[in-house]
Amino acid sequence: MTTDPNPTDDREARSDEQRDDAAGTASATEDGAAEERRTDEGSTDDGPEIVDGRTVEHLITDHERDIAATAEGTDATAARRPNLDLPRLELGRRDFMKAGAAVGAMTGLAGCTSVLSDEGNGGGGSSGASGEHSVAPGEHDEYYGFLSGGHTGEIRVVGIPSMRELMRIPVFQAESARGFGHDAKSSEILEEGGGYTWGDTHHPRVSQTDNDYDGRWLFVNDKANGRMARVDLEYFETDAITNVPNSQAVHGACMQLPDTQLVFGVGEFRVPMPNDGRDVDDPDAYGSVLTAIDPETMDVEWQVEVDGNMDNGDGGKEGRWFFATGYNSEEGVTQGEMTRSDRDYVKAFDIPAIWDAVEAGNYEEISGVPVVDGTMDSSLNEGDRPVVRYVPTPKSPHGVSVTPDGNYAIASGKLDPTCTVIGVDEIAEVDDPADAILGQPRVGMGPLHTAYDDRGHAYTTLFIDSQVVKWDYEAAVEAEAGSEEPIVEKHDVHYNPGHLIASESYTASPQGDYLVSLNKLSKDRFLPVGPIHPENDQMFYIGDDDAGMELVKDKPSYPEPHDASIVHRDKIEPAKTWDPDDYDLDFVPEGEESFERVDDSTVEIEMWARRNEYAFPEVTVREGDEVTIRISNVETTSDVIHSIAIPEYDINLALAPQDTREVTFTADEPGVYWAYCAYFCSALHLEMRSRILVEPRDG
Ligand code: RUQ
Ligand code: CUA
Repeated sequence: MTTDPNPTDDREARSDEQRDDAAGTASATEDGAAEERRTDEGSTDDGPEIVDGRTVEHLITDHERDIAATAEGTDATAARRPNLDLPRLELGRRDFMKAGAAVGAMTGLAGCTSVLSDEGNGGGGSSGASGEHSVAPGEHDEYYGFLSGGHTGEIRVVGIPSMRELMRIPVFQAESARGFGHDAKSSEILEEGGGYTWGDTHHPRVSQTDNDYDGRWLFVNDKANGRMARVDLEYFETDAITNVPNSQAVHGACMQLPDTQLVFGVGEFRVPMPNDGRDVDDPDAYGSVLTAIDPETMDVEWQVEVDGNMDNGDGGKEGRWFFATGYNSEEGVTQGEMTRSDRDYVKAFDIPAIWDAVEAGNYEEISGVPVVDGTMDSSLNEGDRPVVRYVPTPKSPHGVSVTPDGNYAIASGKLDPTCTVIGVDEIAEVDDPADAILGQPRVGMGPLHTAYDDRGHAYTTLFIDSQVVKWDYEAAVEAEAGSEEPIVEKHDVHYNPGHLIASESYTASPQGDYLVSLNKLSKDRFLPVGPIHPENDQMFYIGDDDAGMELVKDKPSYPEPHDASIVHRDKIEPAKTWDPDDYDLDFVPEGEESFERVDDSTVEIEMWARRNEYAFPEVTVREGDEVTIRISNVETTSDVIHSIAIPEYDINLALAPQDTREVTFTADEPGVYWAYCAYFCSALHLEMRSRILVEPRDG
């Protein structure tokens, strides 16, 4: 929006007077003035064996038993582990942790024992270092954490290391505190974005320049309705939503790096393309696409159809490759069908090759978008420059992320206890994509997502083991496939972690100090609050390899964060007040308020708000009038926020200083409506009201 590197100075400079008249009664404008604004092998009943005689069905059953056992206070996990023939894991998980030092595979005993004690919320691990990771009242955090809000449709901003929630940014849903979906512009964004009332945000990624955060935008997916959104990080406000065609469940979200040349949405559910009633019960005709979006215009540039479902994704650091995990290479429609085969794929998209195909007209236009055929049998995959390379992995890899050095894409096994380390340079060289697999360490049960520090370590969530495993990815390349040697340490989390993120892990230069594990279950960890429990975001200090991972914070979390980006505060420059040059509406200064009856049924009101009044103490309109109110907050002092809430008309516009918002409604119910300010702005906040009189038409 604006390129001014330090815009707030200007805004503060515009403050020609401090409005300290908290007690001053507003001098209302006279009533008069108010007259004037997107199979191979066969199988047994339980599907193929995926580890030590155990099948997908076994794993799912184990997981469910664990959940039940946790509820009963017993440890079924320990009870079943000997069957797994994992030498280090013969002990119960907790015993394993205690025995770690003796096993000699881990160094973090101190940090691990802290989690076994009953110290609750960040209360000093045995290393005693957690005090260093708190933030005193009045002090600022070092990092911004941008967490997805899952099916709340929002983004949450937390300070790290305090884990204090600083703000929520509505993205795919109307929200009254910030007036999102209440004023004309945000309503239009929601409407043009498909008009749905909710979304399912999973993967927030902050834009980068030269593989480092530039603080400009945050992009996030809507898994539910197949959309991608952009949040402006100057104003911390959603400014665009793209309703992605030919796709349902846009899941992974990420960017072409190093410079955010494209934003990618990874399509998950396979559907007919277009999904307009054709082929409804012909699953072979369904497809799943990768969508490339221009970050400036948020227009869809192209899509690539692939075989199987996709899942998560991440961009290489060099601008050529994009990686997406996937499951359901069987292309089944039931869970049994989707888990029949014993392998799936990581798809490596060659972005320049895809652009070449688009430019050469080698695509089919579907729903107005060029769709390039990236399926296995596509002619575009026959030459020496295939558009998509299919790297075979064990069944159902879930998360994929590229290492900070850009050398490897690591896919987490989910239903397989390994992570697959794919060489990024090798992808372009090898004849058989399988030869690009450089390592496959056995990390534990249920690996989902992997984050990085700045010292060559990968951290992977183990959903079934309820642990985070720290491992050395170069050691994994050196080791035999299936080796546990690369494991440095494991640490329990409470419970069942999904994603995890480390500070600046998605850049070329992670900070290597904090890691947050986004745990799905929190049972018994907090005061009970009814049958729907909070989740638990646990923060670790990972900066001391000798001491090991140290759990320093538990933060109950409203359902449900799926991913996050942690950005150093120096890389974000939020505005303190609005700059009217940054929006399209005309600002209404004091003295320029107006009321205009345009015609028999149309009224336009331009007004302002300040402590403790609105430009008009009352406004009279007639039943059935279409009323447009444009209103500016004329305050120049940061944090003096007003709103205009219009009772029974379902409106609440939040007005930050120097902001202007507009709303149009039909005054279809005669009566008296006390418009008021919902932000407690001053001693006379309660008095900050305006009477809206809707006179009966025939009165
Ligand atoms: S996916 S943790 Cu989008 Cu793993 Cu949820
Ligand atoms: Cu303005 Cu309360």
